[in-house]
Amino acid sequence: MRQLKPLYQLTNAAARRRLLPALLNGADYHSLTAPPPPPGIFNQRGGPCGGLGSARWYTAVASAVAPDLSVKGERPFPKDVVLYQYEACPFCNKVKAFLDYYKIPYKVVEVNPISKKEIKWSDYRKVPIVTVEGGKQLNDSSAIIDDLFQKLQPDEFPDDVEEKKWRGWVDNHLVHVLSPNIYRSPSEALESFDYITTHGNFTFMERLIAKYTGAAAMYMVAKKLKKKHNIDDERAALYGAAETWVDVLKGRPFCGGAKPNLADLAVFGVLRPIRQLQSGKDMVENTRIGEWYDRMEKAVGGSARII
Ligand SMILES: N[C@@H](CCC(=O)N[C@@H](CS)C(=O)NCC(=O)O)C(=O)O
Repeated sequence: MRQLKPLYQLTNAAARRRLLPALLNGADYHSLTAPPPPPGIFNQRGGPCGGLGSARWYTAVASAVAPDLSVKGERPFPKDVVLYQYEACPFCNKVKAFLDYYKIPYKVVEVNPISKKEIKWSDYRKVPIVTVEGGKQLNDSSAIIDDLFQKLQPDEFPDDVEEKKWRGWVDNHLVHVLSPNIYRSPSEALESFDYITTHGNFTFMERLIAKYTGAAAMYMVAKKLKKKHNIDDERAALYGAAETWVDVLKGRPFCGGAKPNLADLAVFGVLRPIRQLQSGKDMVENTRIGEWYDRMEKAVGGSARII
C-alpha cells in the first residue's frame, strides 16, 4: 500500500512534488495510512450502546458522569504518559478526550509535521504515539486507548459489541466526512489552516507558507475525497453522521448510558477540533447533536495535560 504523508507536509517542496499529485488523484491520507482496527476493544461500562430502555436514563444527573475508577487497593493509574501529537489531528484528539475524561496526567510533545524530528526515535511514523512508564511505546489511537483503559480497569472485558461498532464507525466513517467539510470552500480551508498552523509546531516560515499553500491544496483535495468516499454533499454527510450518532443514543445521555463510554469519547474527540470552525458551528445549528456535545464537554472537563 502506498504510504502518504499528511496534508501538513504539503508545505515542504519535495513533499509537495511527490504527494500533491497523489492527493489530487483522490488519495486520502487517513484511509491510506490507517491500519485495520486493532483487536481487543474493551467495554467500559458493561451493557450495549443500543437496546436499553431510554426512560431510566433521563434521570441521570450531571454529577454521575465522572468515571468510576474505584478499585480495591491501589488505583492502577498509567504513569509518565507522553503524547506525541499534531494539535489538530482527529486521532490525537480522540486519545486526549480519553486522557482528559479519566484525568490521566499527560505531557504533550507537538510534532513538527514536516521534519517529524520529535519522533525520529520511532519506527512508527504517524501520530498519535504514546509512551508510558518505563518508556513503553503505544501506537494507533484505538490501540492506545485500549491499552490504557485496560491498565485503568483490568477487570473489564471486551464484551460490548455496540461500543466496539461505533468506535469503528468513528475511524472508518466519521473521520472521512471531516476533511471535505473543513476544506469545503476557500474561506473554510483558510480558516482550518489558520487553526492548524497557529496550534501546530511549525517554524515561522513554515507557518507562513503552510497557511496559504496548505489551504489551497486541501481545498482541491477535499473535492477528490468527496468522490473517493461517495459524498455528494459534504454538509449533508456531516449532518447525517451527527443525526446517526444522536439516534444511537436512543434518548440516553450518552451511548454508555449515564456515563460516556469509549464510543462517546471517540466521537467527541474527533469532533472537538472542528467544533469552533464553521463546519462545527453549522453541525450544531442544523442537527440535534449539540446537547450531547455539551454534556460531553462537561463530562470530559478540563485538560489533564501537565505541560
Ligand atoms: N489509525 C491511526 C491513524 C493515524 C494517522 O493517520 N495519523 C496521521 C495524522 S492525522 C499521520 O500521522 N499521518 C502520517 C504522517 O503524518 O506522516 C490512528 O488511529 O492513530
